Amino acid sequence: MKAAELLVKCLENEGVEVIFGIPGEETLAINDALLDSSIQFVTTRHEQGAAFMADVYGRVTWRAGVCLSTLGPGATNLLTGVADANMDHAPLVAIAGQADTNRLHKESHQVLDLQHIFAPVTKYSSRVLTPNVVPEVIRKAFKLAQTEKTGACFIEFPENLATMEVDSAPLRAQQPTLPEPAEDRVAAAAAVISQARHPILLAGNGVIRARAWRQLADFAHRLNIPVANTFMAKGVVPFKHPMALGSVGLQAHDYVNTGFDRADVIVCVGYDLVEYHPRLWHPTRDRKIIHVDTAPAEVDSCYTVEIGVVGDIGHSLNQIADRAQPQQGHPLRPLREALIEDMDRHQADMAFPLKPQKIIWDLRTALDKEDMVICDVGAHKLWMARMFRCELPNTCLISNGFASMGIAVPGAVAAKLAYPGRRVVAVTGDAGFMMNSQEIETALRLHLPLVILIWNDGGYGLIEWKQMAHYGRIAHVRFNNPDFVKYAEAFGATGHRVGHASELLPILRQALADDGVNIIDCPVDYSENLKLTAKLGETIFQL
Ligand SMILES: Cc1ncc(C[n+]2csc(CCOP(=O)(O)OP(=O)(O)O)c2C)c(N)n1
Repeated sequence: MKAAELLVKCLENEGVEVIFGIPGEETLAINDALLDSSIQFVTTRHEQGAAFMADVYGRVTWRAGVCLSTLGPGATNLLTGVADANMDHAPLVAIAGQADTNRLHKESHQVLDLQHIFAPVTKYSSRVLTPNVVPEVIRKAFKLAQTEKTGACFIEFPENLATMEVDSAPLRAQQPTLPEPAEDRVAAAAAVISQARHPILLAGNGVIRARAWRQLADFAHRLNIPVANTFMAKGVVPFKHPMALGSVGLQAHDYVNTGFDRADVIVCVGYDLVEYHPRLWHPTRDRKIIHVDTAPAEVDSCYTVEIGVVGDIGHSLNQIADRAQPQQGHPLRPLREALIEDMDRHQADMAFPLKPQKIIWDLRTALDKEDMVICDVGAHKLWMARMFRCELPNTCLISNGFASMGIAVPGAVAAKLAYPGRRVVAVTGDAGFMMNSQEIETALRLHLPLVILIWNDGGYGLIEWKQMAHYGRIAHVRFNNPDFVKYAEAFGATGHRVGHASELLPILRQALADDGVNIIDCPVDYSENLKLTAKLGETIFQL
């Protein structure tokens, strides 16, 4: 067998069902071997699209998403999506072709040292130097990508090795189980929680990765502790749950932040610092932090841990809940009620261009609770994070570690491929849309029905928001858009333009019922941004 065939066998052995990528000269043998494999190869229109697809596929399937590119420029195009996956702890394995090993030591056409380029944005970056190591390299990449904290791994595969004969076989695919939390840590955490006057829970994306959302909701319910979630943990507690406080990570003094001000004990569960910097919710550095996670806490001057409970998150929560005394009352209920009032206020608002709150209201109304939204990065993300109610995890995916624009359209392709039975919407700004809109063709070719909802403000809205808040004038953020309806039609998709606030909901319903790709151009009124800033605090800290 050739090494490229062995590589494909190893990928099959890891349970890989789909690879996203673009074939290249240096991956000829791999792409040819894939023809005889059960693995589906999804040809994308940009390697960045392929990497974002693998990133989101990993988030929603809990298995490493896989992407493939050629050497040099193909591989550097993968980089942003790989970095996004790694910083957001999405399991991903990226494979790139490489030149013949006989020309790697010198200046040579398209040759870059990919192993070193990818090292800072992965957990493991490796170059295959002999065909015999293929099973070990693949097993190690998948093991690390899929073991907490999950993330990205990279493999560089020189073309001359790919065609060498090899006599080897895949290694058994197995994942380590997480340890049980230490009993004394559980007891100490339970004691601190029992003695707390106003404890609050901060749930992060690690709860989703650990599939521990039921245990989290049960913990909050049994101990009567309110829960705020990061953007990347939307849905970990159903919003209808009376203890749910909504998403944090928006502005200096948003409602939930006020809740943090009052808390004396903050129980952080599956929370990573990249999701929401602790200086934003713990500037006073004087509260007791209980850290419940799969790994010890990152060091930060605003995140000094009182008690760390490290191990399987679901088990840790159950064991603490068994020992702790429940709280009385729900002092933060008015905060929840104020948030709900805010969410409900604009449901019948007929202003045009549409207010962000109205767009979100109509989107939530049109979607079922299992349907999935992949959100891009920009002002729309901050509104979606704050106002879009989720009842289930992974139903509103937000990249908030690396926070890269351009994830929504390719991400939606991957989500639909993983969950054909659920409706999928990409929510994106006009700028983020244009960064990876070429993947509309991929969705159409794969017959994946999608809705792309563009919040059209003719500019880099979030940056304009910050510029206005800081300097009172805008700089270099305005641009012209193509006619998005004609743009959609040029691909063979369906385009819609919202011309009145009353049109959005019927257009959304029509688009969601269609079996093609539907692109909705929805004008948005971002003057609401500064009103929100005035209300919730002057600085937007996180993009
Ligand atoms: C790849 C990338 N480039 C730049 C940024 C910085 N950035 C964050 S939001 C934003 C503007 C986004 O504009 P748009 O997609 O139209 O969304 P809007 O803010 O208007 O809702 C920029 C430039 C980023 N996060 N990612």
